[in-house]
Amino acid sequence: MERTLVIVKPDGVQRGLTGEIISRLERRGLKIVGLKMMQISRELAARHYGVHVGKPFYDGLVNYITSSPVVVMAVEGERAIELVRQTMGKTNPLEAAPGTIRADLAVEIGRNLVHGSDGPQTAEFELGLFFRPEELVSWECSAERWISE
Ligand code: IDP
Ligand code: MG
Repeated sequence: MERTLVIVKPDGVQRGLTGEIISRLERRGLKIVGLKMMQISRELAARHYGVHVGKPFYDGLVNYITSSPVVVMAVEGERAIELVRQTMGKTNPLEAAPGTIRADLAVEIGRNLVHGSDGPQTAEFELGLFFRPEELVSWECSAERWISE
């Protein structure tokens, strides 16, 4: 079982798409095990996006992610990391497949609505940045056997 970090970015919250984005993940069959609204500080943004330091879009990215509240989620499921990334679509909405969050609801890379961890190590690191262990809830979903055999 995997856990991954999802962020509804400031544009998602401001545009009233939080519910839509959560709903798409829930409908896919993924389970939410942590959820909160918060304002990301510049310090937290710098840790979360540390791998992008020095890239041309870095300053804009930090300004964007700290500009307004976000909704952060811990999402659990078999292969949850890959499933979330596929549901989000490619980073650039113009390259994302129709039916994905970014293709259906966004138009450009700098306002792409949603974040999802890109691998198991990243997921563990990012979940640790955004959630204390006691904020994550392990629970049994009775629909699970209708989602996975
Ligand atoms: P990801 O979010 O799909 O994992 P990354 O390459 O890790 O994409 O980039 C992190 C975030 O940085 C993107 O989601 C997007 O918000 C922003 N970003 C990436 N490349 C660009 C760019 O060329 N211009 C503006 N923003 C970018
Ligand atoms: Mg990334």
